[in-house]
Amino acid sequence: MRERYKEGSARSAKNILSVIEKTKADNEVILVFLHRSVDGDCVGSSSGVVSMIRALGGDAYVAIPESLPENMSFLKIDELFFQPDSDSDLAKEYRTNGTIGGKKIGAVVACDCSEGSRMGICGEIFDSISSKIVIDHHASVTTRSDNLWIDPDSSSACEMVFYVACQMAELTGKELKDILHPNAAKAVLAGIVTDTGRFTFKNTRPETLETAGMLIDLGGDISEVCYNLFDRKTKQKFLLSAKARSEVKFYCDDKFALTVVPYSQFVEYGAGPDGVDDVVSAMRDIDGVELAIVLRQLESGEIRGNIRSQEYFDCSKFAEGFGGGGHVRAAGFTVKNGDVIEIAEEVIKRVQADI
Ligand SMILES: [Mn+2]
Repeated sequence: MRERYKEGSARSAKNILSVIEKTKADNEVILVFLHRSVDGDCVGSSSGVVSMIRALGGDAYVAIPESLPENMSFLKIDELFFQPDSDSDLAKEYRTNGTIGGKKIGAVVACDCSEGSRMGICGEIFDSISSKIVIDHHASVTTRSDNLWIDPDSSSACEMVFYVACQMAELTGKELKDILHPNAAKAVLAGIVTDTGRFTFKNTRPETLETAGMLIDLGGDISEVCYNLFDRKTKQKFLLSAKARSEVKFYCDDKFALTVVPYSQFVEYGAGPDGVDDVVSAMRDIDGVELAIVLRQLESGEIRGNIRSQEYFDCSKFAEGFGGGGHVRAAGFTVKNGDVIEIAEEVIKRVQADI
């Protein structure tokens, strides 16, 4: 294992093992949280952690604020999830008694995020439990806890979770394959593939590829993951994506590319909210473009902005100006109830001042 991972992953593994023991003794459940607008990395890392906790005899669920996107159904991890506002028996029980499977929540873990404010409707539950463990690769952290492992140089939260699994194997004397089962390995691989753009982004390091290789050995099928998360699409999504691309406008001497997708277009094309997911990085890859932004209006009236840059523009800082966050080359924000055209105008104004 690379030196820089050793301390953080060993500490996280010890912390998780100790909350497994504590919650087992007190007949409690552990909840693992991810960020809203779920993506492959937060889903892969949180479901990986839940799967490990269960493999070690603990009880855990991923607390998810929205339904799992359809393109992740191939991961076959539905039974790991607890969605507090859904129709499931667990959700009804939680809304009635505050328990999950007859157990109180004893500890919480956050993966690929660190703050309740990023967790949608689940944030309130996260904030209400004082025993918190965090595994994240986003630099901006305000949560206070001794149990944080934040590594902004790591490709993905999933890469970090893999090292936690290795440390757990060492600490418990078990084999890695008995802690990270094939489905969990596939989910963790899906997160690394997502956050590295299939190993093409600058965050891809030699150890990222080593980790991916070991996850394939553990049963993660890389072509299945890439096909489902990147290549497979519905006809509706294909056509909406083409529409959004054809509507791109260029500003700032063609360094800034912007496209706006009003909710009416999602309806017209019959595509879901993920219908333009592939557009923003395609725009960023146009010769001469430094910054690409896709603004989409959701059914709820919220406006979501996805931001990508090529070399120097700080996407994370820009997203923070709209209440969002992320990484230097990839970030996002969500504005509640705005007019999509007015927000686009504000975005253009701020980019012109900044780029
Ligand atoms: Mn991530």
